[in-house]
Amino acid sequence: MRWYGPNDVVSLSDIRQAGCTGVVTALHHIPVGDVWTVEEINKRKKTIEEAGLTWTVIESLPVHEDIKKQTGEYEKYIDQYKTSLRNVAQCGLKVVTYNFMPILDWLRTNVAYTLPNGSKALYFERAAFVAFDLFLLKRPHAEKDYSPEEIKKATDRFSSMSEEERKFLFQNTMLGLPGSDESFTPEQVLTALKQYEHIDAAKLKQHLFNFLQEVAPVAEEIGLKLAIHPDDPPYSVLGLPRVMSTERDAQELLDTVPITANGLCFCTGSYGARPDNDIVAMLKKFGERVHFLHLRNTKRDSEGNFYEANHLEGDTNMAEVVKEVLLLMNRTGQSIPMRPDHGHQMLDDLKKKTYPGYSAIGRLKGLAELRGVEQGIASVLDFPA
Ligand code: DNO
Repeated sequence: MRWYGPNDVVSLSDIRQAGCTGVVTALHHIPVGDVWTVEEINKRKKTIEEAGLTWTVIESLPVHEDIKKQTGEYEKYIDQYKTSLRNVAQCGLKVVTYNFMPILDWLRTNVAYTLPNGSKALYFERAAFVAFDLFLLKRPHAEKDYSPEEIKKATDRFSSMSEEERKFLFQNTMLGLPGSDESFTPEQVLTALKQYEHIDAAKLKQHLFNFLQEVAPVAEEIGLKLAIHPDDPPYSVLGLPRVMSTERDAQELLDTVPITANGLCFCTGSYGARPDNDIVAMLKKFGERVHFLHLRNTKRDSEGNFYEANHLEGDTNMAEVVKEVLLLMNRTGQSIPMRPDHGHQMLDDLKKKTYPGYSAIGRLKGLAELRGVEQGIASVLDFPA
């Protein structure tokens, strides 16, 4: 499971009781771009190991915005990234997750969408998002990015909202980065968006490849694996370019820097929010370069809305995914670290304040279901579980 560090209300002991053998985490207190020192990494590692767990996967070692834009001190930040990688390897860690989404990480319009059984899920509602962009954030020229029908739907949706609902939409969409309690302000977002005005997807992709051409050989040399997390949601938002959303994007990234260290964090939930991504086929194709797995499920509709479904429900056939992973690991003899991604807020957790998607009980349920499927399929295939 993911652990957000000492401030997480879900403790290492909770995670161990859920049946996990390790955690994935990051040094969230270190500002983006600064070097992760051996001392800080080892300090966190010791805390985790004293709780009877292991730490081999970092999620995330964030990439500084200057690197994504290739502006300012980007060369210095690439050097610092390499130093962090060397330090991480020296401490015995194996996989480094990162993403290349400009400004924002994942984005939802409602982080407490009530399901029929009373538990809560993360939800992306297209009309509400367009309404946020046009009427709350008031991004200059935003209307150019939407069709007249979409604008009409968003206008109707916005007029039907109470003040309270508008405030809730605003807060949910402006949530800060994972592991942070702070939200972005509209001014911060608008200023940051302005800096991407002249960066289209082709340019951003080039910046990503330049970054990888620098850091992936270092990772390869020191025995680390890099795992890029896909865009979430997997398409352009707020006029920003997104470059890791489709099967083609993944293929191009792997082909451009064709070394093992350059690989994927295969998030079935993020890729799965697009109907044109065939999750099982992608896993078959990219399997050997998948260094980390996020297993979760989404349920889409024709409007472009999606909510996070139970791990074994939704649009992705999770049993097929798990089977493919087992066949892959059996073929390569390598075990791929996996975590259940997100979970519903349910039972006692409904009374607690937790990071959206990261309450304990819903993730425990997801993990238990995934492990059950894994053991069942492994036993049918006659594989060691
Ligand atoms: C969301 C997560 C992402 C992920 C980063 C990786 O729940 O999957 O925030 O950690 O994108 O860099």
